[in-house]
Amino acid sequence: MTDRVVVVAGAVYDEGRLLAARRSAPADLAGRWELPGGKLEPGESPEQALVRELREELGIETEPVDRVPGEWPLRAGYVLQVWTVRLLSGEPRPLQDHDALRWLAPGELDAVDWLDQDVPAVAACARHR
Ligand code: DCM
Repeated sequence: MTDRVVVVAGAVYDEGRLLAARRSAPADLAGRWELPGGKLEPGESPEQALVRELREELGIETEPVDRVPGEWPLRAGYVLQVWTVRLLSGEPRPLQDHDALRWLAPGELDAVDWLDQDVPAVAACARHR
């Protein structure tokens, strides 16, 4: 079996609200919302990759808390895993890859147009809480 590329995404919570990020690129994903994150670099653990991606993309310092059960296929060879993340410091800003951010209260989780693959991931996050 060939290696799969793991994409890690963070369910960043602050005061019970979940952070959603709107992608600005690539064109086929732009305008859709996601749990922010990205691909593991060689030698990184998922937790290390997540802390790095959230720092680069949003300018925040975070602490991975636990893995949300489940795994969601992206395009061929890629798989999405999600960690619950605590916000330690910083106010998230869309520094790269995103052009808008929203904090969603528990009753607002379907208020944004999530990427197809993030829909089941967000549902799993809600169950996991
Ligand atoms: N991706 C996704 N859902 C997420 C995060 C990422 O579907 N919550 C996808 C979008 C890209 C790939 O993973 O195709 C890699 O993400 P990035 O471009 O942010 O490194």
